[in-house]
Amino acid sequence: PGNGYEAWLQYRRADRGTNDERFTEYHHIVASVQDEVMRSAVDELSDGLKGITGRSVSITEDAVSTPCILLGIFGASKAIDQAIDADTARAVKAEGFAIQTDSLTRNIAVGAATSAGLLYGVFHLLRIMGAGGAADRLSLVENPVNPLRMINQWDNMDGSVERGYAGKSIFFENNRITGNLERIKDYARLLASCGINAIAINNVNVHRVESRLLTEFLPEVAKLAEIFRSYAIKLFLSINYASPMELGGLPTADPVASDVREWWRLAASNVYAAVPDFGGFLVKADSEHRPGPFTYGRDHADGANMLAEALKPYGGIVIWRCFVYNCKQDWRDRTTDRARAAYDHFRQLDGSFMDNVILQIKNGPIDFQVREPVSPLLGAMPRTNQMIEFQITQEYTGQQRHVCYLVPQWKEILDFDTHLQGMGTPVKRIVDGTVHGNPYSGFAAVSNIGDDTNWTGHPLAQANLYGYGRLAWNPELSSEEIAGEWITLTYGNREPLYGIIQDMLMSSWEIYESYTAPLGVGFMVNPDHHYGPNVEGYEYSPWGTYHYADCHGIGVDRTTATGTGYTSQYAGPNREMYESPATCPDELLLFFHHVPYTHPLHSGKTVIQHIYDTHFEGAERAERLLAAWERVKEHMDEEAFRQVADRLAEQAEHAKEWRDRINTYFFRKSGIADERGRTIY
Ligand code: GCW
Repeated sequence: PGNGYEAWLQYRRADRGTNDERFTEYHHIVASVQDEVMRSAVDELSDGLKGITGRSVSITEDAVSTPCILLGIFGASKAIDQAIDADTARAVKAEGFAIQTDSLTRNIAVGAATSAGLLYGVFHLLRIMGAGGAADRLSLVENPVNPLRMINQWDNMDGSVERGYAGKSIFFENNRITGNLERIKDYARLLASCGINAIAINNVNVHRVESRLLTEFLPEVAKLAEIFRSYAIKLFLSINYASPMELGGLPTADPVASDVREWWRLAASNVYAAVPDFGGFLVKADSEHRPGPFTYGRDHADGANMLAEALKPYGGIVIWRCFVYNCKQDWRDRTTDRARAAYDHFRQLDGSFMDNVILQIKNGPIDFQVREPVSPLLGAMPRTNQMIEFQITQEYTGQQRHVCYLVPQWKEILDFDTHLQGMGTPVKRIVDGTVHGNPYSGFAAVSNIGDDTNWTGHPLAQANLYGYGRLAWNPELSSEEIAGEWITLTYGNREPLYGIIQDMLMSSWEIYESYTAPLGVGFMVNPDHHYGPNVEGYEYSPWGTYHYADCHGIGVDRTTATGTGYTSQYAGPNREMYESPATCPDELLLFFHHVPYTHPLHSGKTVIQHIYDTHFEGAERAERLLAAWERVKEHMDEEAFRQVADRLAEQAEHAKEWRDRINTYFFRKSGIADERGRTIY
């Protein structure tokens, strides 16, 4: 306890809530276990109940005493069919569940159409009980909003994790798959408990060794798949597009070459022989030096469809990433705009992808910055499956040394109205598949875990993993609600602890933005590792991530009238909103416009004064986070306290470095003094 390993699955009795004395009477589970997922559900419920009620738990196939907790599949369990009426049962979809308390017997019935649904129902019940909810008055139905709720690991087989900030890989070491399957199982539990149903276990940058996951490592891959299977999580592999050459010794990876197609058909058949319910392939092609169909003069549909055809007979899918842009741009060239790239490459291919291909699109047009507009490609291909990609790992948001609760950022993105089918076409309705009626759709996100005992390095970063899963299940949940659940399950819900931590989480993104990324400017970071301030770190680089600050002004003109034309990728009302500085929201002004430092914002401040103010305030607020945390000290475990306190101390110091570097840079460029005469160097 206190070291963070159990994360939000500690199963302690809630500090406050509506549980009455009779709460501990729930120590009897009735279930007849049919498969491994149900086995997990029963085990989890039994462990969970034991922890929460402090009593031992019995499991039987028939009800022998009341009150008990009944688990079962509709149509297969008499007890469940009696406890949950047919109308309610009909409202439960494949992965959903119903929970119903009988007011007389106080029996709690958890019913589902599948074992996966049952597992989610059990975790939901435990969440309610763990939060002190009234378990004896339940009547609810839940169905996941998004079909795919996926995690992408960026783990390499040498044990490193690309953009990982919490130690080494839990999956691989020394170019082999781990033997520590207990840890994998605990990860599967964490993921399933917040609704995740798919995982790609290796980095999208697939190097030599990882290519062989498809071949010689298949027996070990099968072992991992077995663990995830028992938590209803499908396993995917990231593949190397040039595998037919690297592994098969073919002279080409051209998607129309018949021996290449044959190679992939055989590869797919071998994978399915080892893992019958294998999810499919995740592909990064023609992106940041990775091989792809462009080499052969083919397009991305040719590339994706070749793989889709190989997977089709087994029900597998291809998840094809749209993070395709020129990473060898000349910084002198003002006509190339990286923000345009995904849309320019893919939009024209709408309708040419097979129906088991999904395009995975990063939430913004550049790259997981603190602040970006929504990618205009989302929803712009009505005849193509799409899913959104978020980044839980905090590459550009403080690398798990700074606290940055990302759920509010994701909510803003999901709620953004694309206007693609008139008003009321938000991103969340596109990615859940309802707007265009897609067979496949959903969420993917890059994980933030490693082999650190507490999984995420910064304990508060656990809230992002938890929150991602909860949001993928139901994007209508509020950021506060999700934070509240996580705090309660992790630290308890006594005051003032609960309120203090909730305030910290809820303000953390805004605080981080305020001292690192003013008005939509990104990439003012050190090259390569991306940690810490460096205003010109990427200004004269080939990566296409510039802010063009000079002595007069700053920002990128992406307008259609005078700039790169990026604004034209948005639907009418959004295009107009972004096209004019008069209507462009302040927080994105410099993403869309190049303006003088004296340009007045909607807030009434000038651009330069905004930069100074937010940086001074941001650093102060970062310091206050540490002070706030000091106030929870007496209410929590010492080790748990210290883990966060150490990181917050580093954040407070580092925020000052950000403040001074950025303020000094812009003061020297602009020559304009701070109105309030604060120290700038
Ligand atoms: O943001 C960039 C990262 C790369 C990453 C790439 C991608 C896996 O800096 O490390 O590579 O995005 O998403 O493919």
